[in-house]
Amino acid sequence: MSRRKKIFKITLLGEGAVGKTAIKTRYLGDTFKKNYTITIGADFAVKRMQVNNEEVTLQIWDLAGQPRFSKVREVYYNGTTGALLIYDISRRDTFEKVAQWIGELIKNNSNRIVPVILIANKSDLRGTEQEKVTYEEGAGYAAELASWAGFDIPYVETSAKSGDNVEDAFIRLVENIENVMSSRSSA
Ligand code: G3D
Ligand code: MG
Repeated sequence: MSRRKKIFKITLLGEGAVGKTAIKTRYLGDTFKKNYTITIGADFAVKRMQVNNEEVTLQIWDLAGQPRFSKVREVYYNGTTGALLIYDISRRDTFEKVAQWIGELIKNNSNRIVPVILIANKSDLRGTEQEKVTYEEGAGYAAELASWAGFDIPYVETSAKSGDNVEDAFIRLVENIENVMSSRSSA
């Protein structure tokens, strides 16, 4: 049995307070933390997962969303295998800025598009007066991005608070990375 070891660098992208750290913390098995701490620069955590009988090691990078750290961010984009593009359904501006995050990711990866998935976080606020971006808008935007990029860009609604779909988001991203890689290598 031959087993290839793969290491994927995964970056979490999106405006401050959309829930990047909460999603990472939730995925890594800790309980949801109520305290908001500004991430200084960047850090990463490692998680192993099995995909199609292969062991994949994810290096999950948590980047600060604050503009004043933009110099730090440039360094950490480099070599990104795939990214979770995250916005907060209760803050419309975070949805409108998704394109800027894609732009930065591409710019810092030798202008190559990188597999991404679009995450609408805080889905626990759906149906409340705090909901500012609908499901249709999010899913529609992912479809637009996909036709521009030329490959599938999955759309996933998560709640780091309840844990809903958080693990699924990482699985979808890794599957998408594998698909994009195999379509590129056979092109
Ligand atoms: P960031 O790393 O993107 O900057 P954080 O964001 O993970 O620090 O989260 C920012 C705030 O959003 C925190 O609130 C956190 O509790 C909250 N949050 C994160 N994910 C969810 C979610 O899925 N649902 C809800 N309702 N809130 C979420 P506080 O109040 O601690 O500042
Ligand atoms: Mg953070």
